[in-house]
Amino acid sequence: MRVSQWLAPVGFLLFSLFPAHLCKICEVNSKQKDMLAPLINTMVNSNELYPSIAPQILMALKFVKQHYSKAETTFLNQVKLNIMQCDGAISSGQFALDLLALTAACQTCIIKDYELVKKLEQKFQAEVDNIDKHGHPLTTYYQLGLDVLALCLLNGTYSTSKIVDLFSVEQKYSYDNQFSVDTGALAVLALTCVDRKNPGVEEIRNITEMLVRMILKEIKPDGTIGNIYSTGQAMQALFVTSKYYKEEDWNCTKTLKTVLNHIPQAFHKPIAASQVLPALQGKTYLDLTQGSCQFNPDDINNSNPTITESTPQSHENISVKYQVVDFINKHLQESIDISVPKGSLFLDVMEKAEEQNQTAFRFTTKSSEWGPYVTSVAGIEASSKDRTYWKLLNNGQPLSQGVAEFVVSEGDKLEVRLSNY
Ligand code: B12
Ligand SMILES: *[C@@H]1O[C@H](CO)[C@@H](O)[C@H](O)[C@H]1NC(C)=O
Ligand SMILES: *[C@@H]1O[C@H](CO)[C@@H](O)[C@H](O)[C@H]1NC(C)=O
Ligand SMILES: *[C@@H]1O[C@H](CO)[C@@H](O)[C@H](O)[C@H]1NC(C)=O
Ligand SMILES: *[C@@H]1O[C@H](CO)[C@@H](O)[C@H](O)[C@H]1NC(C)=O
Ligand SMILES: *[C@@H]1O[C@H](CO)[C@@H](O)[C@H](O)[C@H]1NC(C)=O
Ligand SMILES: *[C@@H]1O[C@H](CO)[C@@H](O)[C@H](O)[C@H]1NC(C)=O
Repeated sequence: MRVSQWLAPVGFLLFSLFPAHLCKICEVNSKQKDMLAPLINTMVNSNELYPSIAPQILMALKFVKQHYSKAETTFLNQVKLNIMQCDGAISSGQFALDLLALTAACQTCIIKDYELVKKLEQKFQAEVDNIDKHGHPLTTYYQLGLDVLALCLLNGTYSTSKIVDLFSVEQKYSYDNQFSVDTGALAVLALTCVDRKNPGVEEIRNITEMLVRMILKEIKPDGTIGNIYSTGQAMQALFVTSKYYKEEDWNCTKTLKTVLNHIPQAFHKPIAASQVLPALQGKTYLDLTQGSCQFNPDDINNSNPTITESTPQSHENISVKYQVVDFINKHLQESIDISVPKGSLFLDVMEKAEEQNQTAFRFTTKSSEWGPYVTSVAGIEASSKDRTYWKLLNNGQPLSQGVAEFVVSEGDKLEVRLSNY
């Protein structure tokens, strides 16, 4: 008899023990399940070596029934490498992701043997100290969310009142005055974990409630929450907090449908696929420590699926405006009209502008799991010390994609603007 047949009644029993109102979850039905294949393929075939990809893929694969042994071993080795780098330079959020991934991959012995939870506590403390001294964390509140989530799930020690202080002010969830749904959602997951382990702290619930309200406000008519890349994490947050909102406040089915319609175009990057997949299966990061570490041998899949790629080509040209703005360091505003083939990227426009005037439009990028990240324009470097970044905009609206992903259209008014975060 197969294991799953034994588990089924137990699963049913567990399910019926929890009142339905605690969780509002919608997930893909059996007909929609095939639509997830491109996401899984993208992840399993990823051969990008940026440190934050491996843990997030392992976390996502935890919720996939099939086991991709070869790929999982590769990612696990990468996570181990991340952790064993002893220069201490690894960011707290990255470290938290690595621990969550080890947990997902059932490697809890490593966590115990190397006292990794204690190391995370120290990294978290360094963030807190930096906030006390300079008013902002070493990294960002998104990473603080990851830290608290991992500390909570892995039974680390933390002070609940400190967490109330840390997560209380709305301002913290914004970059450049715009609410970051991803950051809010991570905080909700972290706070929900803390509340479940240590119930009855009213402030924790109040902050959670405030964040849920802010997330609900970001629901767009098509069901997207924030933008398409934050929607998966926002869904996770709303799954575990349904006691804070009314049935009619969120149409989960609609959100799910919209996200599915964006596969694979929007989620062709492994990192994006890994962040959206758990929610589509009705799972959240709070489930990472649940579930069995034994699996059915029938579910092992050693084959590596293949990817298909296509790039649209066109001979037609379009014209766009491109401008560089820095009102932080100096009073700089340069603009230029650029003509590029239809289907070109923001990056192509920047390169064309640079060709025409080095002084005004030269730029540098750094590669990352999300693609190239713009680090300097016109010789002006963004700096994590000053907490500045080169923000990308089109027609005055911030973009939800990087320069190598955003496809420009006729008449676009593209802009890079030095901003604070
Ligand atoms: C914090 C954050 C930022 C901070 C990073 C500050 C810092 N030094 O830590 C700031 C505010 C600078 C930022 C900028 C941008 N971001 Co941002 N960011 C995030 C966020 C909320 C968390 C990232 C994180 O800490 N991860 C955890 C750590 C452990 O991993 P990490 O690898 O060290 O993280 C690094 C990268 O994520 C990188 N990074 C952050 N954002 C982006 C965006 C792009 C395009 C690239 C290439 C790299 C990059 O900075 C992090 C620190 O070094 C994510 C949300 C998410 N779902 O991941 C969005 C997110 C990654 N950002 C996004 C976007 C769109 C941008 C911008 C393009 C926004 C804009 N209109 O200008 C710019 C980048 C512009 C440029 N110069 O190229 C999107 C990416 C979607 C996509 N398909 O590419 C996300 C998913 C948010 C969203 N839902 O829209 N971001
Ligand atoms: C954390 O503690 C709970 C309750 O004591 C226990 O059930 C769980 O296994 C622990 N988790 C980890 C990762 O140690
Ligand atoms: C929590 O919110 C309720 C209702 O908004 C308020 O009455 C209460 O004082 C808050 N509690 C704390 C501890 O902030
Ligand atoms: C939710 O959205 C779905 C899909 O768009 C729609 O068919 C359904 O009627 C909506 N439900 C409610 C209660 O509005
Ligand atoms: C293994 O994965 C590949 C690619 O996803 C798929 O085509 C194949 O059917 C899978 N094999 C089994 C036994 O499920
Ligand atoms: C588009 O621009 C390229 C180079 O800028 C030029 O060679 C080509 O003739 C243009 N195509 C059209 C259709 O105008
Ligand atoms: C390039 O831009 C700089 C700075 O705006 C300007 O002074 C210079 O005249 C421009 N050069 C050309 C060749 O247009």
